[in-house]
Amino acid sequence: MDSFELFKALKEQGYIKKEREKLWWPKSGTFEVVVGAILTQQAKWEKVEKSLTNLRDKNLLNLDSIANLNAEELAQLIKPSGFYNTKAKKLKKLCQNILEEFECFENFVLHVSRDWLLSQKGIGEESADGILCYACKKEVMVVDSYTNRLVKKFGYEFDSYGELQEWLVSGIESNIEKINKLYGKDMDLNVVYARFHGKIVEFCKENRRGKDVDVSDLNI
Ligand code: EA1
Repeated sequence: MDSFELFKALKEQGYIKKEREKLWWPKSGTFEVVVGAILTQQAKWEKVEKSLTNLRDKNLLNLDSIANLNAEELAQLIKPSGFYNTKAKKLKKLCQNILEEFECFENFVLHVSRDWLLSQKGIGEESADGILCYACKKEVMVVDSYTNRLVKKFGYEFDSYGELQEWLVSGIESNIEKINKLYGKDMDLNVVYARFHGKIVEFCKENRRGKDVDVSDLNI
């Protein structure tokens, strides 16, 4: 199996759901993704949504507000998604650094690099790639623990984040013509990677058996 076969099987099973937006992650291309990427570390997405709603309700879900909010107040608002004191400090510092280095979110989107993101306290590869793919719309494939669990069921094990990412990317890159055929139009690689990760997350959440994932519905 290559990753294109996995992509195709997930697509044929109806992932991702029609009601989702084009890039799958809610409010893709906006600052909200940066906040979501930090809050979703070791937290369920449903809890993250509660924290995001708290911030949105108070008109604080923007770069300047979070950079200038006091950390204790921020912590209270993001309590639902856990580790709130740590995440509040991380998030505030990240927002301050974005303003210092890029001045505004639009410049951040245009000029940020993976290395810059990785140099920020509390941003690892998964968060960095999530921000690049869904906030900055770069051609980046996100890897997470669901992805690891899923490919393991087909006998694939990788020593690092980067190796699994490379396996996912190469199967897509060498089959882009077939992907265009599946969709009946030319697809942007950003959209393909964004949706591929979304398909994996949705499938794994719906077919979870304890810590395991049931892949019997996938005809691979
Ligand atoms: N999980 C289920 C997610 C989702 N939407 N639905 C998620 N994880 C990270 N996400 C971002 C967006």
